[in-house]
Amino acid sequence: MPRSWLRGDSLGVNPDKLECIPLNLRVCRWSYRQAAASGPTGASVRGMSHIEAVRGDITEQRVDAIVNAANSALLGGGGVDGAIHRAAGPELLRECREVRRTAYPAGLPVGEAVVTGAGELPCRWVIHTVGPNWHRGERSEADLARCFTRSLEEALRVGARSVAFPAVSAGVYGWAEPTVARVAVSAVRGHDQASRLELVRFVLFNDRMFDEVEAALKRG
Ligand code: AR6
Repeated sequence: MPRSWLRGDSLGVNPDKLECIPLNLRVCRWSYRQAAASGPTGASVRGMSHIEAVRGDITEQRVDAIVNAANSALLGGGGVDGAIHRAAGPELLRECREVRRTAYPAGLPVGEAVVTGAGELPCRWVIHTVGPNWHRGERSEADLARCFTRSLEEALRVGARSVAFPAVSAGVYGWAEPTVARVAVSAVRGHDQASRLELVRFVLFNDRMFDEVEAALKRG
């Protein structure tokens, strides 16, 4: 399918916020630029960070760090966690066991994040976070938002410049997709250090989740 590009102003969207929209039905992408926070470390490309949503598989992303929607045991599971461990190979599990043995013997708490290497994945780091489980009565949006903000902080701490997020808690953990989209976008946009990254990419596995994140990004 041929790709055509439209300027945001022709779509009635604030052109300052919208970079471009490739009209490709299979690979839709919304991309926004966010003003950098002031300060000497706000050194992203042209002083801006990009926040975008793509449909795809997070294990294939060529970014510095990908975020894993893990569970507190950190020993793998289903969903995106299973996909990441399968693609990364046994080294990732070995590192996760080491994290459990040293930093988090009782497991990683909900809303916390921890970094490991990435085994055979194309990225350099995996940031493991544990979303709240709706089915267990964990229904605090602040806890869900913390998954995103703590992951950003860990990314910056290790020196990552680009980070890809899945829709944490929107799968097995049962949170409504529109809620996850709203909380995720607002947590990243509202984080005062986020603009030190060059790129924050939401990688959504299905059309519905992509549409929700796209809508949250458009709402501005
Ligand atoms: N790339 C991007 N997104 C994906 C991928 C992928 N390869 N695979 C699934 N998703 P979930 P949770 C989407 O269940 O709700 C695990 O067993 C998926 O469609 O992976 O936080 C852990 O070990 C959904 O939109 O994470 C925990 O026990 C989103 O990722 C538990 O599930 C999150 O779905 C965590 O549940």
